[in-house]
Formats: sequence, C-alpha cells, structure tokens
Amino acid sequence: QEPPRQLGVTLPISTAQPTESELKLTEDLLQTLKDFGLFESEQEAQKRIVVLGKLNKMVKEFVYKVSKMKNFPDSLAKEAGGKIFTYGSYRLGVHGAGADIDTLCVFPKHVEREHFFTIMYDMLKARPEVTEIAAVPDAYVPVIKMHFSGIPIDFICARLAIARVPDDLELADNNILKSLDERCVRSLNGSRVTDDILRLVPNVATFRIALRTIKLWAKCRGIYSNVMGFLGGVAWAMLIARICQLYPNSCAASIVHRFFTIMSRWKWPQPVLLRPLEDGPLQVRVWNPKLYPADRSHRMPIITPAYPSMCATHNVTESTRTIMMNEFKLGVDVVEKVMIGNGQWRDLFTKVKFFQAYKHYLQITSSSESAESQLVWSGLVEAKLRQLVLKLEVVDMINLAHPYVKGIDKVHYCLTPEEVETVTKGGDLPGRSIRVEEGSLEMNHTESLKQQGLVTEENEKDIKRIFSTTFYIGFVIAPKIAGGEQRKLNIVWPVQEFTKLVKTWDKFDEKEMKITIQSIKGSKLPADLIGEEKKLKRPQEKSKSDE
Ligand code: 3AT
Ligand code: MN
Ligand code: MN
Repeated sequence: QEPPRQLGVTLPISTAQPTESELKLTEDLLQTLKDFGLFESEQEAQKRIVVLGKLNKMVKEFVYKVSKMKNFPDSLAKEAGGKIFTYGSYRLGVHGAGADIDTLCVFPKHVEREHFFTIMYDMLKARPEVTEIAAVPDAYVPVIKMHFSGIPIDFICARLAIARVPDDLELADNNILKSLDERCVRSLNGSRVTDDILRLVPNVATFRIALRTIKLWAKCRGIYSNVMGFLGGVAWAMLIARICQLYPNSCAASIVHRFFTIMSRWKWPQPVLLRPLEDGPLQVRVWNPKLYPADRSHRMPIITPAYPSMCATHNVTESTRTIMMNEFKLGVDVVEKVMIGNGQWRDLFTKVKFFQAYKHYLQITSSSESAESQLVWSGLVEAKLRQLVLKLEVVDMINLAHPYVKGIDKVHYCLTPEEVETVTKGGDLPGRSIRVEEGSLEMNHTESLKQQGLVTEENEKDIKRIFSTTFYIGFVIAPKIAGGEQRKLNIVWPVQEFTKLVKTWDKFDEKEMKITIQSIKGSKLPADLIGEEKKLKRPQEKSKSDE
C-alpha cells in the first residue's frame, strides 16, 4: 500500500481502501456507462492512433519543408523536429465515440505561425484522408478544423522559442512559455492543463470512470456548457480530480458519491484548486481574488492548475450556480440510494424537464435568410446570452433565470411575407417549419414538402427559406408578499439592453440578421418541446444481439 502522499492543497480526507460492495457498485457503474454507449469501439480507438501517427509525421515534414525554404542545410532541417500533443476529452481519456481529437502542433522558432495556416494547411488539404478542412487563423485560439479519415480534428499550433523540437519534449516547464506570442501561450494552455490534471490525480483509471459519469450526468441535467454559464469539460474534470485527491484510494463509485456530497455543501466562493497557485516567468496575471476585483466576482471559482492559472468558470452567474447546486443536491439523493443498494445508476441519468419546469419563459429568436449567416449570427447571440441572464437576475421580481443549454435550429419554408414575419418573431408554420440538427442547416426539404402536399408546383417558386435559432430562458418570479399589491413583471430594460448589445457586434447586418425576444407562458410553449420531454425514455438494457 502506498504511503499517504499529498496531492493538492490539503491532506486527503480518507485513504481507506474500497470495500467489496463499493467495488461491485463500480462494476455496475461501468456497465451502465457502456449501456449508454459512452465507449468507442476498439476499431475506432485504433483508427485514432493511426491518424495521430500520420499527423505527427506530417508535422515533421512541415517543419523540414519550412527549414529548407529558409535555406537550412539538410541535416539541420531534418533535426529541426516538430511534435504533436493532444488535449481535451481525448487526452483525458474520457471521449465518446465520434468525439474530436484536440491536437496541438509545436514547432521550432524559425517556423512561423502563419506557415501553419498556409503551408501546413495546404499539405493537409492535399491529403486524400482530409475532408471539411477550414482554417480559422483569427480565432482567440487559432485553429484548423478538419476531418482526418472521418475523425474530427481541432488542430492548433504553438511556435516555441527553441531551435529544435526533440521527440521527448515536454510542455510542463513554465519557462517554455517565455517570450512566446500570446496566441501560442493560449494554444499551449489546453495541453498543459490536461497533462497537469492527469499528473495531479492519484489514480487515473478511477478518475476517468468517475469523470465519464459526471459528464453524462451533467449533460442529462442540462448543466454542461461553458458558454451558457454552466461548466465545460475542463471544469468538470477539475472537480472530479479534486475529489480523487481527497479520497486517493477510493474506487469510482465512491468518488461519484463523494463528489455529490462534497459539491452540494461547498462554500462558494471558496475556490477549487488542484495545487497551490504559483508565480511564473510571464507578465500575465494569475488568478488572485486578493489582487483583482474581477476575480472576486467569480461565483464558483474552479482554477486551472497550469501556470498561468485561470478561472475556468468565469461565466457562472448567480442563477446558474443555484441551478447547479440544486442538481448536486438532487444527485446526493440518487447516489445515496444507489450506495445502499436501493437504486440504480441509471437513475442518475434521467433527463431534465426544462420546458415543464417554469411558469415563465423568455424566447429569444435569432434568424437570417442564409444558413452561413445564421451560423455566425446565432453563435454571437449564444455567446452573449449570459449577459441577458445577468440583466434578468438584477430585476427585483426575478429570483432565478435559467438558460437552456442549447439553441433550437429550424428552417422555415415561407410562402408569404406574413409568414416570414411570423417565423422571425419565433412562430412556426404548419408543417413547413422543420427542426434541424446542428450541422445540417443546409439540407433542402422542398421535395419532401411537395410529397406531403405542403408545397405545390405553383407556389414552390414563392418559397423563401428562413433559418432560425431559438434560445430559452426559464424564470422564477418572487412570490407575492401576503397583502402586498399586485406587481407586474417588467423586463423591458434587460431586453432592450441585450438587443442593443448584440446589434453593436461589428459583423451585425441589420438587413440580414433579425432578433426577437418575447416572454411566453410555460403553457404556451411550442408543443414539440414539451412533447419531446414527455416521451423521453431510458435506454434499453443492452441485449446480447448488440455485441
Ligand atoms: P468533446 O469530447 O470534444 O465533446 P472536450 O472537452 O474535448 O469534449 P472541446 O473539444 O470542445 O471539448 O474542447 C477541448 C478544449 O479546448 C477545452 C478547452 O480547453 C478548449 N476550448 C474549447 N472551446 C474553447 C473556447 N471557445 N475558448 C477557449 N478554449 C476552448
Ligand atoms: Mn474535444
Ligand atoms: Mn475540440
């Protein structure tokens, strides 16, 4: 048995070994995760390894090519190196089937970032395995997005301040960040954080099962989303990692149990840390609420372990924290039952019924006349939605504002200007408003509408397609005080301010992009939203024929 060693900012709470019954519960948990389809096939896993091997080889060829371009002698050009690292769910070992591989490419200082987005891009584009390639060099973290042998890849890059990149290079040393471009520091951060999390966890296999459980739970409960003010993958990973540090010998079932009991009682804004904050060689700020007022405003601080440490939960609002704390409490009840043999793990994965939970909703509909424009416009509205939540929270009568984690995409086949008006205001057309999955906005439904008699040969030419994405915020109104006067909810100001905010976007196009915000009673929500929740079923037990 290992002597108790301290991983993290305190000593462990308990170093007890798991009991027979906890081990059995961990087995059950693993089987439940498999039943929910959380693991990829052996074949897909192999394919990922092959793809990463090819990418690593291509990176070396790329560096060689640029070195030759810069008149390096052949031997030096060959030694210049180049290497890939992974981050994200694949690196953590908790990715599902079909997940992307978040991949970082590092190269020596004589190769420039621009080369990655031109020369490397062209090399990739020339490969028969590569499809759907798109470079986004101006993003906050610049990226080449592509599919390689059908596997989605987010390919980012960092130029290091060294003459050559040896094969055994590691990114852990903080000095590696010295004198780098900010974009390179940001690009290195993902890998440095995931590597640290894995290093700071006492038992990686246990951590992975527990994290897969919590990710699935958070998705089912509608609280997995960094943009909407809940937590993203890295933040959930850090919470589980902290629990693993506190119970270094526990098995996954007990980690999940402790996760809920500890998180439901956590005294925010006390931060969750995986190691003491450290200073480093850069002129950048490290999270520090004593020094920076902005950091004091973090409601649920979960701090990344790698220098320069940052708060991964900057977007959490009063409401989203309340919602998550409620979910932790609900989780405690479920897990305590499971632990005493009085419930099943799958009970943890019941889907939240958001559209039946509130009396009042706000419906935010963004729309455009083209799919491309709608993609960026709805993305902007989504990214700013949190600002609306913040403004609603300060309205006296509103106790809670709950953003739904995803937007609902539709394509409307309008035949008249009145119908265009209806759908831009968030309404639906009978049979001609079609819900679409993300990424299939472009699909044309005219033929199928004609077959159904919803469009005719005559009026086909009148069709105007409108693309819409609708977001919902449910809210709780403060109960009327006994004997108090009847008050009327007034949200004119938050709605106006939010509308102004999204319209000040530099790519906003008044003619092309529309936004309508309406309050709507729960009972008046589109029937399909509620109907969908009512027919939610739990996945069937895996049958032998699926093997
Ligand atoms: P999936 O299994 O891919 O769904 P993931 O945790 O790998 O889960 P992503 O691939 O979306 O999620 O992201 C991987 C990491 O990339 C997580 C975070 O460190 C970074 N990242 C993603 N999106 C952003 C963003 N908009 N801004 C900054 N960092 C981001
Ligand atoms: Mn990913
Ligand atoms: Mn990604």
